Amino acid sequence: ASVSQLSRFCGSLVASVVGDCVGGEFEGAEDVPLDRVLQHLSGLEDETRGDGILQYSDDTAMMRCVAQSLLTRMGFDEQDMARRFAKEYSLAPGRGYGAGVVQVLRKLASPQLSDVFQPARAQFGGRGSFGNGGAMRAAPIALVYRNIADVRKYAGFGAMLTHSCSLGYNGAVLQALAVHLSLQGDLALPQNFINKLILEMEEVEKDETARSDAKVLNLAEFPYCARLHRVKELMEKNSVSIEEVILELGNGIAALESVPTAIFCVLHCLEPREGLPEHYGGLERTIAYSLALGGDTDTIACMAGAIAGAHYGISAIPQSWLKRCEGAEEAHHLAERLYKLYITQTEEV
Ligand code: R7I
Ligand code: MG
Ligand code: MG
Repeated sequence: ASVSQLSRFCGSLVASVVGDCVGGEFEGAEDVPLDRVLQHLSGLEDETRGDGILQYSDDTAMMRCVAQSLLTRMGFDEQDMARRFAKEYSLAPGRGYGAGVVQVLRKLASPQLSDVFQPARAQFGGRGSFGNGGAMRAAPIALVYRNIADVRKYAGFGAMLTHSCSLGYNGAVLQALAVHLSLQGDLALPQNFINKLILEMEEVEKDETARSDAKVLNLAEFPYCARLHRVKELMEKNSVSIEEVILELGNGIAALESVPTAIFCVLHCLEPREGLPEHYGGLERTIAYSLALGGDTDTIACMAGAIAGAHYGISAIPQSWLKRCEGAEEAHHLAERLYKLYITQTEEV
């Protein structure tokens, strides 16, 4: 079935919010039995229960800032985006931000600050954060820039406002590239999708800084490419256990331990999987599977949601889920506006 471009845009942002909202329940849990996940999700469909709205966390709060900044400035403006992050944090500091990033957000609020990238560079003894906070909010970048080189560039800059370690901002680049390819319909050929991501990330990780960060942090050379190769290997296996996915790809708060994982969740759930309800479509499977990995569930589901939503489109998201998630409707509007901006742009922008 062909999914319209507008539907893909809306699906991406809305599923990202849904992933964040429904994933909050299990964030930080080590063992999340699939039963509990399915119970949590079927609870959303039960209107009589009415245990209220699931609130979004920092993931969505910052994603909204990125989208609103891109819309207002009609493209990337670091000053404006930084100001929005700082303001959002000061208005709602209790959304579950990472322990380190709050220092950056406080510094970004200072009107005297001239270099908005400076506070991020001071993190973690001067190397910068490798957390997934840049990646979790990267989707809107892919909804503005048509050109893959621009997606790469601005996803990196957008993340550097809080994450100056290459592992942090390259995670955002990978996430934005995955959303970009998914919007183009590339998930129809999963092998091509993963091969394209590897080729792109080989270019990205060639960079001097990326190489030296990998060395200093005792990681493999081309760390994202290495993980993406593991994703490929897991895709080729007939059966993959949750334990294996966690062991090979991770489920943690570091971008390297969560962005390739989110990509795997999407690829793995393109087909029906044992243990997941037969009436589930691919998007529901992706969200459920992301939660079942445990660890940084809100963020992995948010990133997997953004990629999967761009593939399946808005109609794949159950209404009953949408209605229970704070900010889902707002994300729909933002996506419609981003789509308008996207289609008015010429190839050079
Ligand atoms: O990356 P960040 O915005 O956090 C995002 C996560 C998501 O799961 C959200 O849902 C929310 O729960 O938080 O925030 P940072 O504080 O930059 O990074 C997150 C954590 O990663 C830090 O608090 C550290 O524990 C760890 N971390 C590091 N630890 C040691 N050395 C990140 N970078 C480093 C590092 O360089
Ligand atoms: Mg969060
Ligand atoms: Mg999280």
